[in-house]
Amino acid sequence: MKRDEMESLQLDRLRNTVGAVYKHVDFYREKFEELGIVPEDIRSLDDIAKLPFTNKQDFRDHYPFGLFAVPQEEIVRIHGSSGTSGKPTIVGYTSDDINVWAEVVARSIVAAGGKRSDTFHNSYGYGLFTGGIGLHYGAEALGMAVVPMSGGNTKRQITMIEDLKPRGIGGTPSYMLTIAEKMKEAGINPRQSSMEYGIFGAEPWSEELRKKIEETFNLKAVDIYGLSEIMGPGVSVECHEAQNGLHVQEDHFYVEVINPETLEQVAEGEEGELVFTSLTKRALPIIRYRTGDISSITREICKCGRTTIRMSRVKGRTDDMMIIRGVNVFPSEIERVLLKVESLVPHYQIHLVRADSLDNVELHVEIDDALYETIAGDLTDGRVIQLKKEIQSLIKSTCLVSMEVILNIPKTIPRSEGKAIRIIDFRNKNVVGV
Ligand code: DLL
Repeated sequence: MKRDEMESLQLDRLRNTVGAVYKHVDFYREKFEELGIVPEDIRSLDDIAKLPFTNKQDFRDHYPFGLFAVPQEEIVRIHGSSGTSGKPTIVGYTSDDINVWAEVVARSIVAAGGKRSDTFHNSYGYGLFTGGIGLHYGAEALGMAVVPMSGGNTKRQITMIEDLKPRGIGGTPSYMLTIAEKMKEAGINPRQSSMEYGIFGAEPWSEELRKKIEETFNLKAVDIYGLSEIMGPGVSVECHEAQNGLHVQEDHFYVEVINPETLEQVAEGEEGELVFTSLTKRALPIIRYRTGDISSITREICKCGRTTIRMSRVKGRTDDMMIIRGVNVFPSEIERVLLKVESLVPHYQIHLVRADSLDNVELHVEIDDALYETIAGDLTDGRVIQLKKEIQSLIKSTCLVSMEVILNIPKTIPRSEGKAIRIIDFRNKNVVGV
């Protein structure tokens, strides 16, 4: 679609959405009144900047159904987001919403290289989490044969991959590493599997991890993004042709990038916090949702021919950003370093600890079986000390901070079956970054 056509469609849909929330959602009407605006003030897409933001706390304050815009009898589905503490965020869908969602996921699968005739192995968790059922409905809408595996029970997943020979797979990137490891343990070469493409997301991952997964399984890996508050998976996706930025499904979701401090929109290409407005959702229309996810956008046309805005891969969430002696670091930046180091497996965990009343960061990594055998299990071996120094200096030169690196013996870092837990805060024993 040409830009001007897309923008005129977006404006119509935005005005409808704004009218609906003003009429049906007390929370928004009160916010509009506080700001002294009425729906008729939205005359151009730029006027979106006049509208109030919505954030996670607003969902909590109106838990569970306070932000819904339709009566309960129109709701056909409830989902929730994996909260790190307390109650999950509850979201709802009408049957029209479910159809739109299936369509954006179906488009995403096609963008990833999927076809109607494929068998699709779905390792995203089924349940309140939107990943499993979201991908499922999209794959079915496309006419694929979906294998609804959900997460976990890795041995059985492998049997199904071996026997049903899917062409496509979906799951979190960290769970793919777990599947690869278990395949190798069972004497199966992941490169010989039938899978030709994978649709991975639900957590931040790096370009280096993409390469690792592509090499390990001999498939094409694309990034899919989404969040329950806005819909679920399928808000944006990479195309297999370019694998260079995620195409935002702009006819359903309006994207902005803001400076989280000033709340002003930043220039195209500049990094900031992603903000989404739903344009067609009926059960739970959302205005300017602050995602906490850090990315940037470009209007440059992609080589695949799609004309939508693309967002860069999400670097991380503002909640997961560590400020170490004044320097901002995201786990994904640490991951990029670790994946370049030989003799390490691609599993890691960051521990925030307090020693002598100072905050410290411990980076837990794990050596591979080959090195473990070479050193005969002796972690005081010179080669291990040398490896530790090498990692510490790479982290220092890349992330500009010093970290205590702790090398562990094989199979000690917990393996992911869904969203990986990258940071554990031992200072107050909270797990963050789920
Ligand atoms: O994770 C939806 C989803 C399912 C997306 C399956 C992709 C695949 P929530 O549980 O609500 O929904 O978590 C949303 O996860 O705000 C991001 O912080 C993070 N996230 C999702 N996709 C990506 C991605 C689903 N591709 C939160 N890259 C979002 C980085 C992602 N982070």
